[in-house]
Amino acid sequence: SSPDSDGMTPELEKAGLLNKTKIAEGGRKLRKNWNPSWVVLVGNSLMFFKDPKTQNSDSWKPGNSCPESSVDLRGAQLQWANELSSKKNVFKLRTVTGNEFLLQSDTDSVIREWYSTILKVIDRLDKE
Ligand code: I3S
Repeated sequence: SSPDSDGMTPELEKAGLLNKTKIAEGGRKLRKNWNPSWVVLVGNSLMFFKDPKTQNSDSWKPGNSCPESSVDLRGAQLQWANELSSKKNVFKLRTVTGNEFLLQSDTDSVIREWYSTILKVIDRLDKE
C-alpha cells in the first residue's frame, strides 16, 4: 500500500530554495530582510525552513525540524510584484491575516513554476 493509504497525509506539491522577505505582519508594514529559505508546499500550507546550506544537512527536512514559519493558503492572494523590489522575478503572497511575503528567484523558470503551483492550490481552496 502507498505511504498515504489512509488519505490523511497531505501531498508534497513542491519544495525548493527561494529568496524570501516578509514585508507585512497583520497589515503592518515591516522592514525588508531578504534571506534564502527552503520553501515547502504541502497540502494547504506553504512552510519556510532555514536554508539547508546554513545548517547541518538533515535538520531542514520536514519531520526533523519545525518550519520557521508556515502560511495557510486558504483565501490568500498572489500577484507578481516586480515594482516592490529592485530584484527580478518577485511575487507577493498575502494571507487572509494580512501577512505579506515577497518570494524571488534569479531563475525565471523556477519562479514561474512556484507562482503557478501556489496559484493552483489557492484556486482549489477557493472552490471548496
Ligand atoms: O524596498 P526597499 O526598502 O528599498 O528595500 C531594500 C532595503 O530594505 C534594503 O535594506 P536596508 O534598507 O535595511 O538597507 C535591502 O537590503 C534591500 O534588499 C531592499 O531592496 P530590494 O530591492 O532588494 O527588495
